[in-house]
Amino acid sequence: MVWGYDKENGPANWYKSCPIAFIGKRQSPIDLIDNEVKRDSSLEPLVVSYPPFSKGKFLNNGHSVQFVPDASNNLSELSGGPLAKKYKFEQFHFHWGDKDSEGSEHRVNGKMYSAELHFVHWDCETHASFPETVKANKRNGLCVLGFFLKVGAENAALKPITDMLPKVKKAGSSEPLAIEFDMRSVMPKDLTDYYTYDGSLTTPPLLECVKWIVFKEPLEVSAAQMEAFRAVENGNGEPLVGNYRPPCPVHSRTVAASFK
Ligand code: BO1
Ligand code: ZN
Repeated sequence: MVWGYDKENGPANWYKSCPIAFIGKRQSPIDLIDNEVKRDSSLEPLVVSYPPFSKGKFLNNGHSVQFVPDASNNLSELSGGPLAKKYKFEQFHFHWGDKDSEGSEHRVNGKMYSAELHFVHWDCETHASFPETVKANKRNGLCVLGFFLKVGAENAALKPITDMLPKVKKAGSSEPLAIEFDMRSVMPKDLTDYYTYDGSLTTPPLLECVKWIVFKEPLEVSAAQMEAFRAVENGNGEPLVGNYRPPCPVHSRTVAASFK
């Protein structure tokens, strides 16, 4: 059976084709608990170089909606913070719920946000491409930036993306980027406050090769923007909602916070 988020093929059953779901000691997401994180004031702000994208495609893969820039157009890079290497941007995608009280993958002190945005990057000093990085399956091969979304004011920076959601309603559909999109404008102004820890992909194959950096401050989206996500369909033509994995055990990992 192909993995998904329904009862029969959802996170609780992923271990059947992906035993690391159960036996892994560095699985993601996790609950970020303030009393248990280690404050590390030596953690520097993240350094991003994200020129706006003019070319790329937005697609519905049945599990999420994802933006992938054209290779010729992709100069976006990430370094600094807990990273020892330079990372190249690959794609971003979202996880969300069927109601505002759920949808994020990471939690903060047990609290779920309405959605979570993931910027996926790979170590371009060590590897030649995203697939090769995944194949090598080394710790810190990938770096994913996580942003919580909560319902509030309309998010103008995300509007080019949320406006495209109706065009990728059907699983398998894709749409070229219509207007320029600036990832940097989506992020918080200062990149100082984040949690970081060693974890995994949150979907099969659940590989434990991800340096996670999750920003503390949530982004806001309007109720209408949130509803646009919930109108997207999965491969069975049903609403694609609840495409998040619940938190996993931390085991002996250290979760660091860059802030006090
Ligand atoms: S996430 O940011 O941890 N939610 C995440 C999860 C999976 C991927 C990227 C980020 N990528 C997956 C693709 C699969 C592919 C796999 C290995 O990488 O979604 O289609 O099989 O290449
Ligand atoms: Zn994700």
